[in-house]
Amino acid sequence: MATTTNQTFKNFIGGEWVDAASGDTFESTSPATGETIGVFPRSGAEDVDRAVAVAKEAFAEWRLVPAPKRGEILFRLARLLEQEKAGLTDLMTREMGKVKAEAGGDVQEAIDITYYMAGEGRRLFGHTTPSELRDKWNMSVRQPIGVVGAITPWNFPVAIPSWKLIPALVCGNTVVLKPATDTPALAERFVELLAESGIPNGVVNIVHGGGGTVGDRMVRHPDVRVITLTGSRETGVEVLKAAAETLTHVHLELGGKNAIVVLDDAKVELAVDGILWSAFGTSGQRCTAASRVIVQRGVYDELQSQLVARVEKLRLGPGWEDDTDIGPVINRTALEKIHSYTEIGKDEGAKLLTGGEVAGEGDLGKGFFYRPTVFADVDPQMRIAQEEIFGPTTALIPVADLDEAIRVSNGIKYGLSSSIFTQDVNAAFRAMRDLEAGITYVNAGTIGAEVHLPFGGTKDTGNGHREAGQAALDVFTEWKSIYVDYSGRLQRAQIDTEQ
Ligand code: UN1
Repeated sequence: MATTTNQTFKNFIGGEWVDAASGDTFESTSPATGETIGVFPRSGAEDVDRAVAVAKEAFAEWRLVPAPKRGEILFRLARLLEQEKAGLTDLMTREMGKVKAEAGGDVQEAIDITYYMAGEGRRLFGHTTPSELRDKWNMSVRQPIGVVGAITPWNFPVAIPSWKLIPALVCGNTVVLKPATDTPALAERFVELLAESGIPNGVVNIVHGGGGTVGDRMVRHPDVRVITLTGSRETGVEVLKAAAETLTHVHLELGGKNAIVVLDDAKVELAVDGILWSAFGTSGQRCTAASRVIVQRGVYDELQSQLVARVEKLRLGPGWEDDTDIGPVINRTALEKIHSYTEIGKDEGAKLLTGGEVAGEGDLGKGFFYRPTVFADVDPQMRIAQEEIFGPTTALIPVADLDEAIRVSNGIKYGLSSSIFTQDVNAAFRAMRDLEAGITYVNAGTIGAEVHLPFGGTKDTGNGHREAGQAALDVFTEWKSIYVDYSGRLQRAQIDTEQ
C-alpha cells in the first residue's frame, strides 16, 4: 500500500463512516518530512455520545455471541493483519516516523496479541470449587463489562490499540477508540481491518479528536464502563479523577524512567548493544526506554567509550530508508521538550558526551530529528535522571556496587521496566527480587516485552492493572460467583454446619 497522502478520513460509528457533527477537521503530517498523511474529523462530545450509544446497543447482542465465535472473527483479523503487514509498516514509517524494522515489529505485536487473544475465546477460564454444603455447585465465571473507551498513544500506533481492543472484544465488550491525533491514519486502518474481519456493526467504533474534547467526554460518559489509557502520568491522574464520579473502571499505563544496571562482571559489548537498542530504538519514545544507565565504577570508563563510539555511528533519517538507524521524534513540541532537557542536564552539571542538538542538515531540516544524546557523571537526583524525557537521551550514573545500583534504579517515582547485565547468578536473582518494576530483564535491555506476559508497572506507572497476558482479562471482565443448590431444601451457608 502506498501512502494515503491527502485523503480525507472519517469516524466509524455503528458500521458507518461519518464526519464529525461539527464538520471540523485536523491534519496528520509526517514527522520526517511534514507531508500531509490525511485529513481527519475533529470530533466533539456529540460524536462521542453517538458512538457510545451504538456501542451500548451492540453490547446487548455481542455479549451473547459465544466467545469461541468472537475468537474466530479475531483469528480472521490476525490473518488480515499479516497480509497487510507491509502496507501498515510503510504507513507507520511515514505517519509515526519509526524505522522500518521497528514499525514491522509494532504490527507484529498486534498480530501476536490477536492470535493469542483469539485463542482465549476457547479458554476464558473460570473456577469451580467445592461447596461447604452438600448437593451444591459453586463456580465463578468471567463476564464482559460493557462499553470500553480506549485512549491510545502515538508511539505504538497499531500495537497499543490492539492490546486494548482485542482482549476487550474477545471478552464480549464493545469499544469506542480514540486514537492519538498524531497517528490517526494507522488507527483508522486498524479499524478498517477489524470491520473487514466481520466484527458486527457498532461493536468497534472510532472517534478522532483531542483528549480535551473526545477523551474527556469518553471518560465522563456514564455508559462507558471501562477506560483504558496509555499516556502520561498527568493525563492518568486527570482521567482517574474524572472517572471517579461515575465509578468507571480505569486501567492506566503511564510513564517510565527505566534503568539498565551494568555490573563490573557484565559482558560490556552485550550491555552496549542493549543500551543502544533500549535508549535509542523508536528514538527513545517508548515507555520502556532506557533513559538511565547505572554503571559500576570498574567498567564505567570502558562502557562510556564503547557507547559513545557506537552512538556516533548511528544514522538519522526517514524511517522508510533501509539504512536509517534513528527516525524523527513525533512533533515540534516533543523536539523542543527533548532539547530543553539537554539544557537542563548541562545546567545541572552533567557531562554531555555526545549529541545534545537538533539535527537540521539537508533533508533532516524538514523533519523533527534529534541527535542521540548521552550524558555522563549524572547524579541520580538530577532532573534528567528523574523525569521522563521520551526522546533519544540517556544518562550514565556511576555507582559503587549492586546495593547502590538497586537503590538508584528504584529511586524514581515510576516502576515500569528494569534491567541488569551481570554474569553473577546471585546478583541477577537479587535484582529480580528487589528492582521495583513491573518488568525486569536479565542480560537484555529494558524493551522487548512479549504479548503473552503481563505488561505494566508499579508505583506511578499505573494503578495496579496490567495489559496483555492473562492479566488483561481482569481489566475487561468482572467475576461473577454462581451457587447452584440441588439439594431440594434450603441450606444456609455459615448456619447449617452439620453435614
Ligand atoms: C510502550 O512504550 O508503551 O516492550 C510499549 C516494549 C514494547 C512495548 C512498549 N513491546 O518496548
